[in-house]
Amino acid sequence: MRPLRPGEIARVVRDEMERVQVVDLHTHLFPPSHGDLMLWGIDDLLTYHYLIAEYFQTAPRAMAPASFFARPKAFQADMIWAALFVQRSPLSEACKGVLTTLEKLGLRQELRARDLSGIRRWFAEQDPDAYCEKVFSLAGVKYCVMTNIPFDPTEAKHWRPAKKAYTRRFRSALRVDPLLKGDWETVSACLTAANYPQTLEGARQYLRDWAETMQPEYLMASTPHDFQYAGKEGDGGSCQSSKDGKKGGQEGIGQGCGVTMIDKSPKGAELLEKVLIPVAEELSLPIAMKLGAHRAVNPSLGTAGDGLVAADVGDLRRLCTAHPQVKFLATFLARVSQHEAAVLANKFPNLHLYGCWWYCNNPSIIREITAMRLEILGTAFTAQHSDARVLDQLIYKWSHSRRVIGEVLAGEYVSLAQTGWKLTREEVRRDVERLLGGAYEEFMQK
Ligand code: RAT
Ligand code: ZN
Repeated sequence: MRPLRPGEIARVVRDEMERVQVVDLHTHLFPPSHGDLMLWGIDDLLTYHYLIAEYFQTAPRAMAPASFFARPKAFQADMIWAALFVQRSPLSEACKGVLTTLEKLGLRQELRARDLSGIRRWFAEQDPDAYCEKVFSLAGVKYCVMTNIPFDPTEAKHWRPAKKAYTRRFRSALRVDPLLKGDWETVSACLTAANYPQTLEGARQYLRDWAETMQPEYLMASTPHDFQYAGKEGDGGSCQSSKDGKKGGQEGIGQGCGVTMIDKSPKGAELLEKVLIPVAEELSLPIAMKLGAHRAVNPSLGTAGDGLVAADVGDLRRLCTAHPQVKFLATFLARVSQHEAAVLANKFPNLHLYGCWWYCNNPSIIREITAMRLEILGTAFTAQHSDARVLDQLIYKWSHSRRVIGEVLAGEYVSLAQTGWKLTREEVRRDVERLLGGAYEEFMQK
């Protein structure tokens, strides 16, 4: 328990950042038991939607997205490799990620020779189960939380009738975007197919039953770009009215100053209020909100065509106020939302911020967001999640984030040391563990 000398701080923080086993609280990964849903290997790495978007910035006009997507994955990967790694320097974070991953897997020679065939040969020799374990241990990830979508039949079949077994490296999250989108067509089609009544109670029972099957850590959804939630303001319960003067819909929305809907996304807000929140409360499951995606800004690019919008942080404030008994995990996509979100988390014990999501998952932005969060929240937040879609991405996403977050933390400790505050390695370890999983687990348990 010897106090660290100021000159030792940076090295100790680096060491502790390297050794900590992180909790990756949001990914799109699947275990090997889920067959084709598990993405891994060089062709999946190269066809990551971040790289597809980058490829189309400069692709020849003749390569229309529809004909690109119609070609086999290996062809798409060849195009991206040639354009972004051979004809140009791989400077973007998504490109650098491929390099870090290959380097850490020991493919230095193939990288130096830019030998895509050699890289493919190496991956072809890997056994998915053993490789999965190797990636988790190389990345230092204790466990990851998947994104499990019952509304998607290709996924649902891995859960029912028989639930596929998977290792302790994977945990589940029950994703319900169609509810927040107000996409009753999708919801009711799933209810009908599974013999549930097409009612709000039917939707609640559907969620309860899927929660029973999936045993999720939390319920989750991303909000559509035009999502609005009126909730009830923390003013002692006065009700807002929707623009047309109507209050709520069936099942008593708006009654007793509960909530009223505003007209932009009434169905999404209604389904949140009458389906998601009651089930979350009943099952004591937190709700993870992802705010700020603008889906299909360029629909021809598929997932690569999603953009960003500055979400209204006030929606989350109203949610936290209206439902103090429900726990919310939240992450925002726009850089401009981060400051307001941090102040909000400082006010609401039922809110936990996590990660630097997607367009914020770049070293320069992680640096800025982490410093700001530490300054406002101390260690009561989760500094990062990977959002990995391809197993191997765990390696680079965590390696890059550990470095930046460590540099920021070391800087904060140096300023503590300047006041005469003494810090031990054990305390650094404790803080690092909190930032990369411990604070999340504490929030989940409280
Ligand atoms: O980061 C991503 O891969 C996005 O495409 C989204 O999946 C996002 O993370 C989400 O979960 O909605
Ligand atoms: Zn995601």
